[in-house]
Amino acid sequence: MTTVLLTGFEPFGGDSFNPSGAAVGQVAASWTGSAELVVDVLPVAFAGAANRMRELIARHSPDVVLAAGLAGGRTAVGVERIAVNLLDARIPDNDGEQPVDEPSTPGAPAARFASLPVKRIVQELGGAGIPAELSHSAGTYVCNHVFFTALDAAPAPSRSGFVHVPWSREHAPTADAASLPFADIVQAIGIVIDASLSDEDDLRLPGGAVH
Ligand code: PCA
Repeated sequence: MTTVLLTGFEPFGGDSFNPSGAAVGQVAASWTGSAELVVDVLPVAFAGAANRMRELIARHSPDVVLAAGLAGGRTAVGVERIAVNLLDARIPDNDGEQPVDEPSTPGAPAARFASLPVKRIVQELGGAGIPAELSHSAGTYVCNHVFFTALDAAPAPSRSGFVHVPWSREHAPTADAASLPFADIVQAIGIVIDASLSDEDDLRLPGGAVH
């Protein structure tokens, strides 16, 4: 049986809603795929989230790990390509911890690449009319830590990766803030899972950033 581990996050930073956590619950509620889907909402806490990710991977041995988080201000779904082995928190996490210039996993390489077909995912999201981009930085906060941890704990042949979602239109902090309808965020996560489950290779299309 193929197993997919899908995670989102609880709210943080003063927001009362995190579309990533809400969306993974919605994906689970409407899941009809043949893979077993394990869903969890992680705390926005460096230690708690990474420990939980390691526990979930150890318990379920997933074939695909997809973690999702909120990147408020982004205009598109960001398919993350690189996790860095660095914690540098601009704001305290929900437990009040604020690590500065510490490794995500001591002794591990400086960075790891997502093992999902990231370019194919961006293309499939775009084909469904959902704004999407390849992103070369997941930041240095809890999301990057969870992303790095997932790649560390579920190396190939598992496929592991991270997507950052914009604010949902229904819960954006201001009317003119960049956002996507919540339903599109839910749909996007489903598309990412389907593309990750396909055994097709990634696309060899230019997708890098000039700056
Ligand atoms: N976004 C934060 C942490 C939790 C979330 O949803 C981040 O990008 O690190």
